[in-house]
Amino acid sequence: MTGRTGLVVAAYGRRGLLEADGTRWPFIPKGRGLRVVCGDRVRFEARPGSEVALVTRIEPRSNALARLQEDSRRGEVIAANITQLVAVCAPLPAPEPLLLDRHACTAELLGCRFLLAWNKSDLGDQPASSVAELAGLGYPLVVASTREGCGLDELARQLAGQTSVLVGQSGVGKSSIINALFPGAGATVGGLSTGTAMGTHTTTAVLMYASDSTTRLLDTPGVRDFTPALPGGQRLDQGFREMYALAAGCRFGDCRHLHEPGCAVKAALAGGQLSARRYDSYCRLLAALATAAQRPVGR
Ligand SMILES: Nc1nc2c(ncn2[C@@H]2O[C@H](COP(=O)(O)OP(=O)(O)OP(=O)(O)O)[C@@H](O)[C@H]2O)c(=O)[nH]1
Ligand SMILES: [Mg+2]
Ligand SMILES: [Zn+2]
Repeated sequence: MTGRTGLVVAAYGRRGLLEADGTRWPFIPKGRGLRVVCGDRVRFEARPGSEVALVTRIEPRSNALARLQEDSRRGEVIAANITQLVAVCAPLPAPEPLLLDRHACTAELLGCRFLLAWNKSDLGDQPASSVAELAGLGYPLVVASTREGCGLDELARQLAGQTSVLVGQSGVGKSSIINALFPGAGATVGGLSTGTAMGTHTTTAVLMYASDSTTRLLDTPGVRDFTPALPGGQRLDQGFREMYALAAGCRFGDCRHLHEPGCAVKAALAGGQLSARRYDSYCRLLAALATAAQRPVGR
């Protein structure tokens, strides 16, 4: 077999950067069908007379974080081979509960750890109710402030040995966390817009930062919403851990917990043991995925 193996540390459209034996190479993929993302392990060839390597193959991925595109039922892969999804949130901009649930669900279905990072604790150290609710379901929560430098040791402990992807709304401080944990990383940080206190979409590409060969952190552009493209053959309720625990009691093994008789999830909802907010998130995601499944495959 010719060529060498490298790790993709940045992807911008069809170009990117890979790392092999401590050296970074700009690359282009060989052929239009090869869609390389950050976190991919790839085979590549150096080209005589060119500084740009040619990626010839993507090694099999252990998983792929993917979102649905608006006009297609095909998923767009954002990152590959990840072990932890970190939902960064803050008092400002205020959390979007639906987005948090979708990220938690995605982590469950990818078989990843899910970590909540409540940043900007200098502006308010009590996590919003949706964040506290997720923590109550057993997801670890770290309260931090990159501005005041607190909570960063605990965050570093939770990230050690993992390939983590930082996700969340624009302006919550994902890139600030990278800079706080990896001095010299030089991730670009942007302000909040003065009118709306929303983020200004500063990060535009997925980039990987590493503290050693086992701890890696991927920065991603902030999102307003996110509909995961889910691996085939999985039930959505597996992504909502408290519902999945209840689902064992449903009369039908393939119960979707909508209108089926003998549904233990609906019974728990009626009895107040299941959060109406979480159930609503599940229903909305189920509907969004059903709508997407009707779309053409697209490009
Ligand atoms: N008060 C306070 N502000 C912070 C803290 N961490 C980050 N910020 C500010 O939040 C703003 C946004 O930070 P970024 O790190 O660019 O946010 P981001 O999540 O990477 O945003 P996008 O790249 O747009 O998705 C900047 O003005 C930061 O200075 C914090 O702990 N406290
Ligand atoms: Mg950023
Ligand atoms: Zn059910």
